[in-house]
Amino acid sequence: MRSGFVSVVGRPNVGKSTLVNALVGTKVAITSPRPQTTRNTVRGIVTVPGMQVVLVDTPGLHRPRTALGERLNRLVEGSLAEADAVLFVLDATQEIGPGDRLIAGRLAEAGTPTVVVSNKTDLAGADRITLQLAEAGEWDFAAYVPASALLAENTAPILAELEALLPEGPAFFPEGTPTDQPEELLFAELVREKFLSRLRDELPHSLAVVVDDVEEQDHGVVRISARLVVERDSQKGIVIGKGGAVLRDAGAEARREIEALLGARVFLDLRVKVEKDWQQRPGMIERLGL
Ligand SMILES: Nc1nc2c(ncn2[C@@H]2O[C@H](COP(=O)(O)OP(=O)(O)OP(=O)(O)O)[C@@H](O)[C@H]2O)c(=O)[nH]1
Ligand SMILES: [Mg+2]
Repeated sequence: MRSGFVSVVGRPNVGKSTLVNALVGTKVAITSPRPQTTRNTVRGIVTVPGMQVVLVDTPGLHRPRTALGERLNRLVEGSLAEADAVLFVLDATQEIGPGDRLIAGRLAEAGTPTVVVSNKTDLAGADRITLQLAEAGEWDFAAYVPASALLAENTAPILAELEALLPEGPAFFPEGTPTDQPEELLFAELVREKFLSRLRDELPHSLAVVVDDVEEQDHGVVRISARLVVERDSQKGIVIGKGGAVLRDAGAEARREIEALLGARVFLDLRVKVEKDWQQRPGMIERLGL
């Protein structure tokens, strides 16, 4: 069989995580309309007859402004170093920009076989898609595929292209495993996702979520204790919301999704904590598990 690790890279917000979820067929990575949603390399595993692809979702590559930003870019570099192939995701609704060109240059330098995906085709006209593919074609990568990750449209050709590029090898994970992500991490990410869509401006970047404890209690209720970490006192109020509305609504939404995942009732215990300017503090980033 063919198998290997495939890094999914691109600028922030182009739909990398959505694409990983579409290819895996279940949600393993959170997504949001805010750039820099992904902060960890999340592995999503696709096992089909004759092939296992370990997709490594990565944070969007960008010009870093904080210690966290630098760490995210390093994560992407590390993932590329271990990759057998690369999915380079472009946003079909946007023109190819300096950020895309920078990434293309790095990938060409590395020489790892690369499939370019022009994503969000459901939002872009045919002309625009053709133009983007033609322009990207000058980079001379292995293959070019237009797709809509959101609608899971045209994902099969992406897997077919990867199959042609991956080496012969064993399966790394048992069939039916969608991710190697620890449960607590996925829960923390799901909680963060529900807050991201409710927060504006810089606050999404200032929010980290840590699950401290998962405990099965009497009557099969699973109690999950999580900390929402923000950088300033003023942000604490925003995360809680007027009369506790944001905390309550986002919390309820996360709880329902985790309950569906676990097939059990969940008690989600959320607390908000201020860690001053944690994004600028490498030690704190480490302690937050990032
Ligand atoms: N219409 C449409 N929207 C999409 C598609 N793919 C992703 N999106 C949306 O684009 C936004 C960003 O998607 P993500 O998957 O979080 O993007 P990302 O590249 O992982 O972003 P970062 O992790 O921040 O780098 C979300 O609102 C998605 O729903 C698509 O094919 N069509
Ligand atoms: Mg992402």
